[in-house]
Amino acid sequence: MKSQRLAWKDFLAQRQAVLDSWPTGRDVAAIEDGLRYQRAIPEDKSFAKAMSKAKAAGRTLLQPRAGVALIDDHIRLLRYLETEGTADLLPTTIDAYTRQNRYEEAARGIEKSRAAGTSLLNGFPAVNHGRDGCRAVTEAVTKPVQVRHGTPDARLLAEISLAGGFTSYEGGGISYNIPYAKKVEIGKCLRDWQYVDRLVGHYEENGISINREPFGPLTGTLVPPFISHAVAILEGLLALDQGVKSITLGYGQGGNVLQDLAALASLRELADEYFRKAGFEGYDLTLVFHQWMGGFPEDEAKAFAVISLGTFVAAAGRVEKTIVKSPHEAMGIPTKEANAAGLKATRQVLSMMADQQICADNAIVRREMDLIRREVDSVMSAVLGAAGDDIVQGIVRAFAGGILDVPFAPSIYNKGKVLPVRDNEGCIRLFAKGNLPLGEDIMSFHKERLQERSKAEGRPVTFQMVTDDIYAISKGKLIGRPR
Ligand code: 8ZB
Repeated sequence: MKSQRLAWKDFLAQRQAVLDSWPTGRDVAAIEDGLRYQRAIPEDKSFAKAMSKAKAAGRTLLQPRAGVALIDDHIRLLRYLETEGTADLLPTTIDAYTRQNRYEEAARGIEKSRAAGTSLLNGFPAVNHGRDGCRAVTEAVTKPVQVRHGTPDARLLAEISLAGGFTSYEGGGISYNIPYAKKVEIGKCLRDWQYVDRLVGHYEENGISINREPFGPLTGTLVPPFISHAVAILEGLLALDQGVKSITLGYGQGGNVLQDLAALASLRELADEYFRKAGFEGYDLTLVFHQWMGGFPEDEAKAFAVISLGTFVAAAGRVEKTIVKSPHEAMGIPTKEANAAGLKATRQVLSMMADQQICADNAIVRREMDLIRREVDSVMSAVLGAAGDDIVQGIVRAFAGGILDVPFAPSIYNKGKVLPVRDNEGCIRLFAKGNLPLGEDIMSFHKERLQERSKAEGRPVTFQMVTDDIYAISKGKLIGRPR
């Protein structure tokens, strides 16, 4: 594999068109202005620093999701989440129009929100608010703030938000495309994310460490750990190649506690191995655990239980950060009070767990770690084998051939032939592997596990079982068993 680091002249050749795509792009034309601004940000508002301090201290930080249309309301919301909610890290969740580069519609959403006196967008339209709007937000709070979104072409958003004082940027060329978009070409999206990573790499070269976080959970729907791990490692490699140093890889709670603990331990191990093998060093790798990303119970007490179990796994798995859900999850975007309530429940479990060591040595965790390793190695060697010199080409070919395949993803570039289902203990296994390059030994283990459940329930493994599993947690169970 050769480095595909974007040459600075090629970066600049793209840059004018990126900045020209909306008027607020003009305000960030002088790249030194963003560097100067970032340099003056106090250290305790650096996301990268906060993550590395959490790693050194063995602490888990908590972060909500939050974003509304108007600057002042958004500031009030973030302040509430840091004071009442005790959030360690703050988000700015971007609205759906901005995620699709539809800034005209975002502008109308801002106008209508002003007129209505309430947010009519599902997030903060950072591009429309521009550099100074972003600075107003990041200056108004005391904690590090991250951009959280779901944008396939996130180049302008990155330019504006980094110049605007955000110190972390979520997303990646696979994880913000395949689960989020239907028709965005993978190669184009990966190149656009190389631009984002190159921008972050440029800040890094100028002494400013910006944290990068690929979106780990993908579709959040029964994703087997090895699939999200392979994607996370690939996005990590792409980011490091552009000069990123502070990298946070994510994993979404699956539900079986031991499989989740194995997934977290193996993500840290495998990512480090692949990064080193590719010749990278001097990076700072941390982990984020997403509380359950699938369907939630409507009942708030039950939702708190789901949140609390997720928090237990985050603590036992010793991740540096957990992303917090709210008791309103089944209804949609939470009020600030519900958001803070999710944070408080999480804080309570985290502090009760702070001094406990859970996942020391467990035979099942070891077995699952070994399985995940073999699965990740199979997929990674096929992707890297298809890559030639260029990892982007490898990923494009892998999706085309189904070597990479994300369950339940909307993208037409994703084969969608993989069917996951829970086994009799709730571990996520494969019912159909599609074209994933997994050997007979691996598949026979999955099959055995599923036969056990099939026998216990007295029914064959079918798509009905998959559907039952998808709704199980919202209905109060982990495994979708027939009544
Ligand atoms: C992929 C992420 C989905 C999660 C939450 C959803 C869901 C989306 C906002 C938000 C607070 C927002 N989410 N947008 N939470 N404020 N503007 O992201 O509820 O949990």
